[in-house]
Amino acid sequence: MLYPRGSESRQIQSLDGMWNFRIDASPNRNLGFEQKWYSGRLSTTGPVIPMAVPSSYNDVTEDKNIRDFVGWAWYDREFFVSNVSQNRRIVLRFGSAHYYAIVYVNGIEAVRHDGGHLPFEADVNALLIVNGPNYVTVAVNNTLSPTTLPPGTISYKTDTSKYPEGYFVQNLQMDFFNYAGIHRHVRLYTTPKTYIDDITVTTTVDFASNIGHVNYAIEVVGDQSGTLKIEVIDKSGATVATGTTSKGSLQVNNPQLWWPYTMNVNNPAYLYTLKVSLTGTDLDVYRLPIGIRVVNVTSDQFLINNKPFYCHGVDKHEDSDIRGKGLDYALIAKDFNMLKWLGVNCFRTSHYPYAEEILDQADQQGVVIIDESPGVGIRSRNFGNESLNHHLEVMSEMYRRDKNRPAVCMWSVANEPESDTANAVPYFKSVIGYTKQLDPTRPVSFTCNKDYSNDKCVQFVDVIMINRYYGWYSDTGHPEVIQRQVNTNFMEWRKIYNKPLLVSEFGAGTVAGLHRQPSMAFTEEYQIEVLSQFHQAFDQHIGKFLVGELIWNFADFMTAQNPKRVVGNKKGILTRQRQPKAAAQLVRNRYNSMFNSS
Ligand code: BDP
Repeated sequence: MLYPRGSESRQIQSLDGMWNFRIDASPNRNLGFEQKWYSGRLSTTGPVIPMAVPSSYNDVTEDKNIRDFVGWAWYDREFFVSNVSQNRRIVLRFGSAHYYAIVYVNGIEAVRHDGGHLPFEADVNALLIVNGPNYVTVAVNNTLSPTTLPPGTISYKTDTSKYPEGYFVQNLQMDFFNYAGIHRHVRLYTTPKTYIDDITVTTTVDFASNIGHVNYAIEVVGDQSGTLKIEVIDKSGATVATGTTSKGSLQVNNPQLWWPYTMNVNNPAYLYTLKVSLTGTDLDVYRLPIGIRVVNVTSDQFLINNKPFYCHGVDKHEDSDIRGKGLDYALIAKDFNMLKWLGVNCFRTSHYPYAEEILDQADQQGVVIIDESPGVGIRSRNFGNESLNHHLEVMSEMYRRDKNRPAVCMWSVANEPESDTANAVPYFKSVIGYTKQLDPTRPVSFTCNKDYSNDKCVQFVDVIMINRYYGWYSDTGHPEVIQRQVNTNFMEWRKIYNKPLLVSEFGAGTVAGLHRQPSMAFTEEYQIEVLSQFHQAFDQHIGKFLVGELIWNFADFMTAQNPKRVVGNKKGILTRQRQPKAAAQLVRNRYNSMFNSS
């Protein structure tokens, strides 16, 4: 699914802004469908409040019922389409809505989507009114079930001596707040009736002769008799390669490769433009940013353009005050500034695929991405066929969305699944095998919190990713055990597997401003001690088989209320407002000293 980009043949209209909003708080959460709230304006069937799109709805109001709501929430707004769009194909696209969404245009269902972090769209020409107002209604449901990704369960408390009628709890299998709503852009965009539907690009480099190969495949929907022109255009605007077939390989001599920004090269995150023009009865033009680079994994190295890459990075969340998981350009810009201030050259999109606008920055600024699916906290009970099929569908949607991005250098299919159970084996064999089949050009992994002795699924991955909380969830208050335990654990994994290792989580909860000498868990001093013990352990293995370290977490983030969490998870090296804790300076010094060496 191509990202909507304006061109001489394509126009984009934003439907972001203030929408009308109401939760369906009826006991079975079904009143909206029974009363067909979509068949007219939402304001005619009950009270509405203004709600920002994009945003999570949870933290925008003062109402606990909205913050903690589980069930269908309803949105609508009015819009117009200009009569010049009449002869075009008009597509309504949602960057994402969490979790299930049903979209109606002028009262008629246009599209529905299952899954909270990926885009969906529909051709809506047949539903639109050109000579007057239109309205779009969206019903969004955040209920997590054993077969959703992430999975969850609802338990009803029926003992009325203890709980009021209808009391239930949503049990999350993940450690972050289940923010809900229309999280990313809503847009209408136009294309000609015959249009470029998809472009797939992979690149290879012949280092000996210094030639880049841009392999591409283009799918056209509609009249197939048009003429294609494919151009690779460099940053100066010069065309460096051209083609005319729908599938082919273009040769770029002396290519400027896409490199992470921490490598000592001029123009590290170099992007070319692949301009595809389709001329027939009508013209369609699409410009895709591409990077020429190759990723390879050996038994002990992660190679980008044949050079060893060491990931000095962080894990992140899409999370901030007020907007929750809603897209916010100021936040994206600030996060990338802080990533660069810290010297971070890589992050994992824990624990779901992030907004395309975030990945755009990674492509443009040269930050490597480990692209993670929403498969977080999958337990044994979730390994059934329905879950598996949904997981495969999510991997294919993720691949389709992110396949052309040079920054995406590895797929992570899951975070901390119960990979030590027998039924995890066929499940992950299938999910990882399917992902590799979709994309043979990138390594595939998942993050493992099991031990070398009981895990059963690391056999399928290209890079072993392990989450380790020595000195935190075990031996709390004892950072002195960390180096020993890291070393022992690394050696045990290495005894079994000849694969590179990446520590995909380590960290310590830290309340900003809390100090103790000697240190104690939750103080700023303790976070520094834990991180630096891990760093000293890692230093003994860099250049051998250790290919990266990701700190949990870049910033504090919100979770469900829980006696282990103090208004959210506090393992950030930055606060939720992106201000540094003392450990941020330690990380900044370490990571900046690692430039060029990766
Ligand atoms: C890991 C999870 C992560 C949690 C973290 C923690 O992967 O989502 O937030 O632990 O407990 O197990 O801080």
